[in-house]
Amino acid sequence: DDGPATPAATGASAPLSLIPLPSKVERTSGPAFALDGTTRVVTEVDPAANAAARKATPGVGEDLAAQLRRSTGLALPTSTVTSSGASTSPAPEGSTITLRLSGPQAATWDLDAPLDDPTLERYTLDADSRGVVVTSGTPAGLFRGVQTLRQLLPASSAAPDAQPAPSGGWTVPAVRITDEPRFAYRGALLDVARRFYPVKDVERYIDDIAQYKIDALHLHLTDDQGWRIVVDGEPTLTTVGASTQSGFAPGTGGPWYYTKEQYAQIVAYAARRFITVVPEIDGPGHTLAAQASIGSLRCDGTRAKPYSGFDVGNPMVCASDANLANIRSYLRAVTRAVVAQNPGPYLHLGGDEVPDPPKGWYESYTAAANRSAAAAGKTVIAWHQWVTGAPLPQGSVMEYWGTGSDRNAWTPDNVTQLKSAVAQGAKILMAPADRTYLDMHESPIDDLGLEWAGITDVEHAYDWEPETVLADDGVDLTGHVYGVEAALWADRTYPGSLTHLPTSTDEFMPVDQYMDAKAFPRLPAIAEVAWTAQSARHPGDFKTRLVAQAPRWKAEGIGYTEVPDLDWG
Ligand code: TNX
Repeated sequence: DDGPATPAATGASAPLSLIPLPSKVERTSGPAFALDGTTRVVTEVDPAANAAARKATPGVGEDLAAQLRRSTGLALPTSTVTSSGASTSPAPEGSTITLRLSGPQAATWDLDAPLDDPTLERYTLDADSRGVVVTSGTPAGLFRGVQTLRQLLPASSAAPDAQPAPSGGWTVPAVRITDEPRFAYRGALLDVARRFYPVKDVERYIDDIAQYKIDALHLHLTDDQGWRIVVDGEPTLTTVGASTQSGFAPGTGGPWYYTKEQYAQIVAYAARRFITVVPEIDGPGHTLAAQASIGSLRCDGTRAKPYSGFDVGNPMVCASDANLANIRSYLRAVTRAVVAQNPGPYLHLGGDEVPDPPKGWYESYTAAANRSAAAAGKTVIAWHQWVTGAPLPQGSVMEYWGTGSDRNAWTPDNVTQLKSAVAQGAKILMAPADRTYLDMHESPIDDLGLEWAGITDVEHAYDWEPETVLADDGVDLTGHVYGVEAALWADRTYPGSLTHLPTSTDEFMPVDQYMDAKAFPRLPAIAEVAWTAQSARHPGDFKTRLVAQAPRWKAEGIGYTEVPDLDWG
């Protein structure tokens, strides 16, 4: 019955505050849907779906139900049926949340395929008084639609523990949404090298990014200050290389790395949320942890001293002609180990900040690393400086982390390199530091993190267009942008009010607090840049929707920052 409009409290009059903003939202005139003791969660699987899609779909409903049971206390039984979608059976008693996998895309779906088709995440969501139906051609699309559904429910439904029912009930407004992302690759980098994030904290971050429909978790696994992944045949990479963090010298705890079992747990946790893990092995610079572990990475064959400082721009590995065989064998071992632990299609090879490389060394290293990645069948992603080395493998993705010249003095070089990447046919992953680096200060009074790319307030993080943001520097990226990535670096995880370098590990902020304070509120801004069409994005409207997410963050226990440029009410 679509009778006369009688909006409930959450009906057609109340604004929806969805992030990222969907492609199309139509408020319909009927009454809202209310979750109650009769509501069931049903996943419907197209009989033509392949094994991967059939296996992944029920979990989308089970996880939604499990989360809502914890907060609402409702029974929310789940079931899975195989159905072509043209069901004519009479509606059962009570209401239903239906997650319907339907259409030809389900026959070929693969979680580990490259992220380059945004239509795979297209979904529709229909809510009326009888229930909610989310439809997609892929389980990933269903999962994205479910994130929208969660945001349509009252904020307290996101809590991990029992909440009183809101006065109007657990309602979803009557609405019809059709949605799909602008970019298929929407990334978030976590710097687990400078600071180690235990598995539970990585999982927390995965939950944070999943809500905003991010689908790539870029793990910065290696740097000067630490090595975090197990490599068969090179045990010192973890016995020595994992003995440090920024500000944590050997003997202050650790070792800090993911065992194979723990790493597999992260990959599985991400996969259940349709997030691809992108492992980064940085080189030839940012490698002091490896150089402290393996003497043959240095020209004189001796190991470097383990590094727990705060600087970038330390010496690269020795890629002289005489030492290339050692570099190649290191890269082979590392690639083999990383590929074995990462089912995703990408290998991020790093390549940033190598000061004054001796002639030919950068080319030799990049050629060897490219060859290892290609032999493993992986798509190369690297920081944009990678183009100054060997020719790029076909299909490479270069990640731009420069700024525009309004923000940084090195921009001319960055822009030249970016143009060269485009000329070589690379796709560009946009992570301009002044827009997407979550470690940048968010206001003049923020003193946590860094400020080298300037102050990144919400408006600056949000109000840019990936294809034209560098237009003033003469770069038009129309048609070349692969995706957008937010980066949570961990160079400085102690409060700036500390007037000395930390002398004790207690002076650092716990990683979960650092993560919350720096990623919120700006992470959702980057997520929307990556998902929502440019023509639909308006900073004023975004800020209103962003502030409206705060009750949800509170319910979830996220310690966000009340930045001064938003009106928190
Ligand atoms: C630059 S981004 C770096 C990182 C730092 C970051 C801090 C990049 C490729 N290099 O090593 O963590 O700045 O903002």
